[in-house]
Amino acid sequence: MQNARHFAIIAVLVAVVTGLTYVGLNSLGLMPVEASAQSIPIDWLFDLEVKLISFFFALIMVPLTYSLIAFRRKDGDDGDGQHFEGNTRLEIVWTVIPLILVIVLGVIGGDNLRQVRIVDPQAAEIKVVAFQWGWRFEYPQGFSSNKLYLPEGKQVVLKMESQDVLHSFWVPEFRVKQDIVPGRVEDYRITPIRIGEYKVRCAELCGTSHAYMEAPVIVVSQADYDKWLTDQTAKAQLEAAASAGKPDATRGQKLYQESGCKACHSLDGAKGVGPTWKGLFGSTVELADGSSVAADEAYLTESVKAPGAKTVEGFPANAMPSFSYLTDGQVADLTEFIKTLK
Ligand code: HEC
Ligand SMILES: [Cu+2]
Repeated sequence: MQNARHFAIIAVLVAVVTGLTYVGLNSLGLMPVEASAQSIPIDWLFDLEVKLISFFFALIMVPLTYSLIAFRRKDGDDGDGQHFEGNTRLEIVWTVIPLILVIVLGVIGGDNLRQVRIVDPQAAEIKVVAFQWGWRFEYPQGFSSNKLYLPEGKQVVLKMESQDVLHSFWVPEFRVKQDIVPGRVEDYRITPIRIGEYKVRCAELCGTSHAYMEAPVIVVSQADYDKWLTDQTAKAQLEAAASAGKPDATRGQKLYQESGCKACHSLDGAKGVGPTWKGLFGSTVELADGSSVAADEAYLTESVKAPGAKTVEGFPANAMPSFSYLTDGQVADLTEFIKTLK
């Protein structure tokens, strides 16, 4: 009956320590708010796992600590402990229970993934371009933005691409995280359920300014979203109409920010990964091979489309990715912008 008493005390202590551990872990407040429909099943599963973790923590620590105290060697007792030659019943129990638990958790996890991946055929598509070091969001209405606006309560599917290396799209409040592999289009489905401002950050170490690879994610009501779409579309059309055919420095400035030039080229004379653009146009550029070249339109265009052709003295060759996907019009806009940087 002595054993029964030990077991009873341990059982009670395990229950108490499980509860305390669970409450303690929860009070750390590690989880940000739930801002997507997908975060609800994910958090439910996470909570279940925290409960199990708390229980197993107690199940190991309580008997261990209890034994250290209750079964301590008495003074003067230097005899051997009792010898055991295995215990088949116990071994079956501690094999079968975890086996069942792992299978059940696997099934629950699979179902959870199914819930997170539920496809709404009505979901609107937005193209996401990740680059060193920033994000560009291209809306089907024909404009691009460096903020991701999303409507509350509607599923959207982000078609994500990388312009250079591996990146990862992560909005902690949405829970779901997706790597972006160059050369592939990754689907990311999310249904925002909470109006507010969040942040997407790159979760894949991608170079010098990885830590700054962030962009605002703004969830608004459907009405505000529609209004924003209309405004942006009108603005883009106005811009296009106003400067059809002729290069435009404002568009160039936008490209500077949205295409990633900003990460390497400063506008204020500071040396970055690449040379500053301040005073570049019309200057004479010293090249790594000892020659020099006049920074005219042809040189700037070549520098963007084929950065490997000439290397500026004092800068690493091939550090600048090729931007051959930019249209001639866009390169002209960029050049026009550089011209304004006296
Ligand atoms: C990853 C860093 C990086 C990014 C991003 C980048 N560049 Fe560069 N760029 C460089 C480096 C380094 C050089 C100098 C070495 C060379 O000439 O290849 C350079 C050189 C240039 C030059 C010649 C400058 C001079 O002083 O002669 C131009 C023009 C230029 N880049 C335009 C752009 C444009 C436009 C973009 C965005 C569409 C861009 N770069 C994005 C790194 C970058
Ligand atoms: Cu990145």
